[in-house]
Amino acid sequence: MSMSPEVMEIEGFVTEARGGMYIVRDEAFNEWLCRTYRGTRTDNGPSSLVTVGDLVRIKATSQEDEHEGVIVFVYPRQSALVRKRDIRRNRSKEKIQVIASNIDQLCVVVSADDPPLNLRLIDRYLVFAGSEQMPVLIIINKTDLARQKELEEEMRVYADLGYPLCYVSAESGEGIEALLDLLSGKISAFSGHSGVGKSTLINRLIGEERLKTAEISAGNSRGVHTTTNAVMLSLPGGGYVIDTPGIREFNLSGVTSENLRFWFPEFLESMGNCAYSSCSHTVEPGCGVAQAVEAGRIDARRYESYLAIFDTLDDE
Ligand SMILES: Nc1nc2c(ncn2[C@@H]2O[C@H](COP(=O)(O)OP(=O)(O)O)[C@@H](O)[C@H]2O)c(=O)[nH]1
Ligand SMILES: [Mg+2]
Ligand SMILES: [Zn+2]
Repeated sequence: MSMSPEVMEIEGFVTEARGGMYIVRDEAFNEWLCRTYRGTRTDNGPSSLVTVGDLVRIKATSQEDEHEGVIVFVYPRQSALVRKRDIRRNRSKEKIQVIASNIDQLCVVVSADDPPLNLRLIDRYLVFAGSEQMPVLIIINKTDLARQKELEEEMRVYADLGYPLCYVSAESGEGIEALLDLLSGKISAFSGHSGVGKSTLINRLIGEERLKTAEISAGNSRGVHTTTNAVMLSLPGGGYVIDTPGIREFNLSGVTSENLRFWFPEFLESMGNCAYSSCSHTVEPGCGVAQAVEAGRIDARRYESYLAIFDTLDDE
């Protein structure tokens, strides 16, 4: 580690990024207001020099207790949640924008009702997380609006596939303790459809009203984009949560018609029965996967998801 003899360098995590300024939290939980400068170094490549979740080394620029500094070094990222860029609107040469880094798990938030439980969306997230090699936790919020037994029946396919599930109600507080345990000691990115209760849930988890919810920000509760910049919030039981944009904003370029099948692990067993070795399991005759769906050995709805996602992929 390089360290100048006069100025101590301090390590910390970037917890917030706003207009070229960064909040860096050090080990003692001091918050430093930092900026980058020409000397800021990184081995992460040209995209998004500093992002929420980055581990950085800073140098204090302020006297006494003001806690201001510059970012000297950005450590290599273990993982990155990348935003898809609209090339037409984006004049900068960066192809990608990193929303958050060093994510330990992607928490897919759905609601039991209002909006209705969206299984297709869960499948899309599982494919995305699989392609990024990110562990997933499926959080089913608003359990106060549904019958638990029927809900568990609908979610059984995911439980059978071995995905961790957590049932909560941000409103009643049910399941919150169990969820805190699953988040403890990790950096978790929350994502999901607007209106499922992510902000309400995160406020509940951290025990304060840090995020704006639909009700506070606008009169109507649908389609309101209340989340702009990623913010990393610390949890009482240890760990951090980051509220992130929905999957529509994520860069899905890692998913291809060739590798999509791997994130439908229940298909694997039947693939050996396909008449064509290059079978895409969509339209080919003699498809082992389609036969297994017919025979009820593969969940028909999951297969529909596969076909729907397959249709949206444009391989180059
Ligand atoms: N019944 C019920 N409503 C909830 C629950 N969690 C959130 N809501 C409501 O759902 C709406 C959307 O919540 P919000 O946190 O803004 O959703 P976000 O868009 O995912 O961040 C608000 O009206 C919340 O009060 C819950 O557990 N049960
Ligand atoms: Mg929100
Ligand atoms: Zn096939």
